[in-house]
Amino acid sequence: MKVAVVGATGLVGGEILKVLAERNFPVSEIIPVASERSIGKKISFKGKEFAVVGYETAIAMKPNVAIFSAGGSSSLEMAPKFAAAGITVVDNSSAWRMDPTKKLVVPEINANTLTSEDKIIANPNCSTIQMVVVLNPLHKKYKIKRVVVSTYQSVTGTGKAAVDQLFDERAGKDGAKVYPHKIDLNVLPHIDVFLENGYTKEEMKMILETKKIMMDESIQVTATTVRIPTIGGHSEAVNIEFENDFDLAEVRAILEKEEGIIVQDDPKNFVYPMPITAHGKDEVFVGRIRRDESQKNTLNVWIVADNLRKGAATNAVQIAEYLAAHNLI
Ligand code: 11C
Repeated sequence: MKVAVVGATGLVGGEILKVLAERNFPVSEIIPVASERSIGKKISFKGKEFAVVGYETAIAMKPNVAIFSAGGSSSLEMAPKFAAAGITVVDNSSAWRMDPTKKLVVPEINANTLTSEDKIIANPNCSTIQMVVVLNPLHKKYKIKRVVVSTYQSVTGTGKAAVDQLFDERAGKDGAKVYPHKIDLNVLPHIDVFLENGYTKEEMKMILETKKIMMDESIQVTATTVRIPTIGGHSEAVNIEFENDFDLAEVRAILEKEEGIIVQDDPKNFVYPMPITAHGKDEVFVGRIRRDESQKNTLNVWIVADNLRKGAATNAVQIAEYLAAHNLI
């Protein structure tokens, strides 16, 4: 497969290259793509150097698949051009996610809806992906009524400049600020822009994308998304109310046998998911599994995943793997 990585010089782009190599995706040719100012820059893949090319050159090279992580406006402009040339786009931005003509895919849940007609496929928001991976098998068994989620999100979700802000502040250095406040030794109840209804766009992504991926508009979700000074991954405290009652041992067993989920739930021995241990891993980690004793049929869990991996690069590469394995590209 010829694979283009669009936005190859960014944090997620770099992770996509790593994940393609690690998972041994059948790459016959890698085409790193970026905007004008990065053309010619060298990126490495499987120990070899490749020069970054521009969009038009990449289209002319006719890759089978282009994994985009170049931001919403580049994606809105360029993804249709790739698609028109017959190249399947897997897009990490929010540009196409809620477009009713585009599929929003987490492979474990809905890759089986994909066909060769799908030329622009949307990759969901990182905080949504790790949550629905855990919600979906439980929904199938007990039917979810309502989810209340609070997030603790890594600065890597904002990008390299935010990682620099955190470490500059920690080192006492002056540097560029991407957040409106200090992030080191602080917590910001603010991710992405504030909307008319008082929620942030990140919160609305979690609400709307969950219903679309799980193909069930009846699931009620409310979210508070929060940035914290960590880099390894996003964490989420999730309260799930089901239509039907559950057995805690059965909940654990369901999650344990689910591909892509690792249960880490032995609090007496201080075993629970943390960003520092999820960092660099492709799986979603779940722990602190317990009954909400204040309300019937309700469960509390703690979910952690590396937002640059399963939250972005890994999920996108898994979509490409599904397309390749089913001869859809
Ligand atoms: C964050 N979730 O952590 C965001 C980053 O819609 O793909 C990803 C934004 C998106 O800041």
